[in-house]
Amino acid sequence: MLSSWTLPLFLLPASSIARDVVFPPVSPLQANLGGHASRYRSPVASGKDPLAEFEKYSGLTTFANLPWVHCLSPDDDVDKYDIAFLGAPFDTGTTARPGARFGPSGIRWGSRRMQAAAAWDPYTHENTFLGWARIVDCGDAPLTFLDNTVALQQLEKAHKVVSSRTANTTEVADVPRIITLGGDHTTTLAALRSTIDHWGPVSVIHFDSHIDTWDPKVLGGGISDYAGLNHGTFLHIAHEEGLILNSSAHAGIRAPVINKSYDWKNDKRCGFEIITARDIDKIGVSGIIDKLKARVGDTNVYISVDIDVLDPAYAPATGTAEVGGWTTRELLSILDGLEGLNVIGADVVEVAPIYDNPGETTVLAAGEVAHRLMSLMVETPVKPLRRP
Ligand SMILES: *[C@@H]1O[C@H](CO)[C@@H](O)[C@H](O)[C@H]1NC(C)=O
Ligand SMILES: *[C@@H]1O[C@H](CO)[C@@H](O)[C@H](O)[C@H]1NC(C)=O
Ligand SMILES: *[C@@H]1O[C@H](CO)[C@@H](O)[C@H](O)[C@H]1NC(C)=O
Ligand SMILES: [Mn+2]
Repeated sequence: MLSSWTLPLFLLPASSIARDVVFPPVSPLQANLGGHASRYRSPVASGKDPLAEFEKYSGLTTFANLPWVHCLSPDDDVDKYDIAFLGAPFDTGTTARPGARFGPSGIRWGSRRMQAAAAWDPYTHENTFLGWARIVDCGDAPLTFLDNTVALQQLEKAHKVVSSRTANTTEVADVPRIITLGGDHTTTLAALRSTIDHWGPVSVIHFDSHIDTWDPKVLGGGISDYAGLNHGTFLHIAHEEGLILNSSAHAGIRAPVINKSYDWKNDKRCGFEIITARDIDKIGVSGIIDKLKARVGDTNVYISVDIDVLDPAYAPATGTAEVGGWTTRELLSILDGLEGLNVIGADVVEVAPIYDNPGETTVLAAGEVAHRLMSLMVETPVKPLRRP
């Protein structure tokens, strides 16, 4: 039989030409994805056949090319982990531009050049991907997009399932910690309703341009109870539910409030101290780090980063952008400066990729923020109050 290559190509249907092209064996199917270590090894460094080894950009897009684990499986028997990324595709609690339901995939996309095999930090000379912790991506929680109440219950349950599995490295930390990829800021409430189970009430370090402690009677609650739980009121509700400590702090505040006689007072009552965006001009990055550390002391800390803490020049793709914010470098330096705090949970929220630019400014920033939050967790293991 004649090989098709011996025939003039124009005599062949296009499909048979495509079929005859033999690609080299670079498919992830042939790569060794079995173990954590093999996935982390650079094909060049391992001396193995580079054509048959895992590389970034291959397979499905997980955060920083981490292994995917089906953390929400009904089975007890899933791969163990110590730190888990969990997506929260929810954006119906927003008061302006929607789109953060696509934040989790946007942030993963922004992190796709990160790879454990090549992540030695130029500032710390550490590679936190290769520390004691097994770090995985659990994918996104299944959330209905039609009912906020149900979606937040689903998210809370997902947090409880993911954080209730036995950690991999129990001699270091018993309870897995979660970094949520939001989602609008309402999703933080579901996380805090779960962290209290293992860690008790926590100090929240809240990076944001808005206070997000609005009383529902000021923001949304005048319409209905349902509308009163949104991305501007969740910290008020977290306080009312006893989930947070009065040693909490906002950082990067610059948006106006609605009721001048009530909102600031209520914010304080909810347990917050305010560091404004312009404080950085007076006290610098190190002054802000010192204030935050002094405020939370040795309590357990949840760090929530609303990407709108950055100036829209650095993060245009968000729901309620406010000019006059911090640069990406300033935020990363402040986060790194929080090393040593007992960080028991964290999130990056309000990333709405549809408003990003072709340079992907926002998702790149959000990916690096999530990486820095992960590093804080690796640097400081924390023992839970209650085990799973
Ligand atoms: C899980 O923990 C065990 C024992 O602590 C350790 O030997 C192993 O390397 C860890 N697994 C991963 C994938 O890190
Ligand atoms: C927080 O509350 C405790 C007890 O309720 C009180 O002793 C403490 O002074 C308060 N701290 C702050 C920073 O308001
Ligand atoms: C602001 O809050 C105060 C105290 O709750 C209330 O009396 C007042 O009516 C509010 N003002 C507006 C404009 O909502
Ligand atoms: Mn917010």
